[in-house]
Amino acid sequence: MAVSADPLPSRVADRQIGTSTDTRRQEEGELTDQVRVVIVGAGPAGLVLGNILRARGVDTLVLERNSREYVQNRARAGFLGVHSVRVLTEHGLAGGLLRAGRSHGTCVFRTGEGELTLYYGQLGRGESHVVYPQQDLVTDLVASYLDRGGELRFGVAVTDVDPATGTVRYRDSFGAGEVTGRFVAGCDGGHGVTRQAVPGRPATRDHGVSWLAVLAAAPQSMAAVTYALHDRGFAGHMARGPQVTRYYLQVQADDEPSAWTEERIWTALGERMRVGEYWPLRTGPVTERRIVHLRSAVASRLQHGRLFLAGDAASLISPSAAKGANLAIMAAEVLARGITDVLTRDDERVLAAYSRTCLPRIWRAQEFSHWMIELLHAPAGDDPDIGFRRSLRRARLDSLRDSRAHQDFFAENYVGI
Ligand code: RFL
Repeated sequence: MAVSADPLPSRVADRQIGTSTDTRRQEEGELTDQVRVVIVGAGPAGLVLGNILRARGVDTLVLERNSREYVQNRARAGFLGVHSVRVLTEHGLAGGLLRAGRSHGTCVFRTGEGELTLYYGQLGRGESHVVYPQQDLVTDLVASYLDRGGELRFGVAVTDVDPATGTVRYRDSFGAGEVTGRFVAGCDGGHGVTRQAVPGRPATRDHGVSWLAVLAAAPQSMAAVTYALHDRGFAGHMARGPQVTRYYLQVQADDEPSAWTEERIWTALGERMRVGEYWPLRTGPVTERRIVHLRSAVASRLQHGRLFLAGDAASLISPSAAKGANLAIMAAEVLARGITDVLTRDDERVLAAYSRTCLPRIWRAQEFSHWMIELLHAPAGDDPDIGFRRSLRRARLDSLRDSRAHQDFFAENYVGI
């Protein structure tokens, strides 16, 4: 469905001045109490949405709990699929990514029986990832959003949303305030407040697996994404930048990151990656370590009244298949189209179908991610049930090795949504 090329007239002049009694907040720059679209959260979902809407002249306000420095330095995703690259390119948001991103189309499964290398960029639809650190993408998106005249407030924590009226209540360093949007986008991540305003219990799963996510100031050790399957637990290796590499180590759920000293990290990585049989890791200072519990949660619906959920707020997904940021960008694009259609042409069809459009894709990604979790983690022990699961994992890898059809299916799901 085409969207009118005519940008909406800016509504800045029409805005009512906030009714807050706190004049200091107004002196900082008036925070108006009527906005067309209030976006909660300046992550990939909120910023892609804000950018597309601003390019179409829609009046937007992004409220972000953390500081600009914090969001621009928060290292998370790195692997963007073709769909995300297309969306970012089409909307003029891919400058940095096309300049500094690196194409990546190979992954390796390393086990006690050897390596299985999949050139997934040449399988399936022949699509590769682009590796571009999420914090660099967020930095680009903040800059372009401000260039497009978008309003963005850091250090503003939304406390609750009324989906019926579009009222968003928040707290900032001046106290409490509220703003009303014709539409409210809940882009506040997996632990935000907006999803609580949508009725219905999300479908959840605790995958029972925890990772120590490590960032090392070191070049990548291998040419490909490497998944090492080992009786002591999974270990992963993923490129991020020329001097930054992400590693994962499966750990106990109650492990403290501080208990993982640099020496312990490199020893465990070396053992699980079986470096003795291959080549040594290129070590460097560990710049970040945090525990990530592999959990999923999918909202039963993504819309309630004026509130629409996007990104991790709609669907929290484990990082096992690198899908979260990609789903966030997908949902932001659909939502931007729906909102623009309503504002420019009074056409509600895309917006009315928002949940129906996004949920099947979210579930496909969850299904693949769950498949990856089962593939990467085999529990230790002699229990017959555990032995059964280990043998299933081997059968899965055998199938991936032997069946071109299975490889094509893997490649399509790995890169696509
Ligand atoms: P974000 O990025 O969490 O941003 C949400 C923003 O909302 C703010 N916020 C609030 N603001 C105002 N008021 C409140 N009450 C607020 N509550 C929260 C937060 O401060 C934050 O700035 O969510 P978004 O935009 O939905 O984006 C989702 C992605 O960040 C996430 O899915 C990915 O990072 C997941 N992920 C990966 N995804 C990929 O597609 N490819 C990858 O390679 C990949 N690797 C990863 C990952 C996630 C990881 N972790 C840490 C979970 C690797 C890791 C280790």
